[in-house]
Amino acid sequence: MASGGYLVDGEIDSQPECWLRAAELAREVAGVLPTRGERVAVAGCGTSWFMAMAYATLREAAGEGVTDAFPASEMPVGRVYDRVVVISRSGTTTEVLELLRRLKGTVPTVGITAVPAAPIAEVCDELVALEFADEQSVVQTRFATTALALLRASLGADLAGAVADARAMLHADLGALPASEQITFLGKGWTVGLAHEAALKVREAAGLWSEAYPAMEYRHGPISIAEPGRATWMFGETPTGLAAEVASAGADFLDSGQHDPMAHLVLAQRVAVAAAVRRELDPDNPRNLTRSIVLDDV
Ligand code: F1P
Repeated sequence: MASGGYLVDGEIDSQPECWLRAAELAREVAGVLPTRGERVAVAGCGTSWFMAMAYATLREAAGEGVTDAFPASEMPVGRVYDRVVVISRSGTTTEVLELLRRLKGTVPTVGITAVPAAPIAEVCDELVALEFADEQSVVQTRFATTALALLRASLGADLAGAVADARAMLHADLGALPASEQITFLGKGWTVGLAHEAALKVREAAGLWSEAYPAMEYRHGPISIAEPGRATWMFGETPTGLAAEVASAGADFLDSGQHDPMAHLVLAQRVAVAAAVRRELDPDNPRNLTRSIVLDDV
């Protein structure tokens, strides 16, 4: 298990159960989530944006309709959508609330949040509450993956394999990964969002140098920083030849193998916490961060 006495450990450990609840909830809230054929935009900030990215790619690849993901601050004005989904654990993030205010009355909006009493409730049309996945930690783990689990289930995914794989990841040996000097995370399709999220996790919790790219972009420059003591970590299926090139640069390489990539993210969360502890940092109190970013100057 992840449990090392930090709040985030308990939150990481509870993900398999949260995903099962999300799969049930997906059936109950099917009426407010996007339906087949709709043009959809999904937005959020930080971790929530990366979950939006993963869902958007999955939905479009499943043939459910055009799905664009945006950071809440960058969603273009004037694009026509049938529904806008916004993800925010806190329901208080300034850019998320601003976006929803801007969209009010122009397009149906649905907010996915852990705090249904938060201000997000007043500015979106429909709310999906994941209170059971709320977190005390600043660094998001289970809310993010539970929101994605809900959205995957809404696309018809059976999460049983992901749940079993996540349970295995809670016990997997971390090896030398927490001691890495640097980690580059890669993804392809929907796992690009997971790669960004893993990189954010190790930056937030451990202050560790991390990067994230679509896997096929990696050889267009980023591979130049691969060297002994650093790691390259692929979510999903590894493109041909990539592992050998990383090995010849001297960096460690790992991929998701047969595991569900969302479950593989659980391993990255554990590496982030272990790297923080190794660096004598408190993963529950990351530097320069608060649970929610509320700006008073916009
Ligand atoms: C979004 C977010 C987090 C980040 C940090 C600040 O919050 O950017 O992803 O880790 O805690 O807030 P939210 O809108 O999902 O509450």
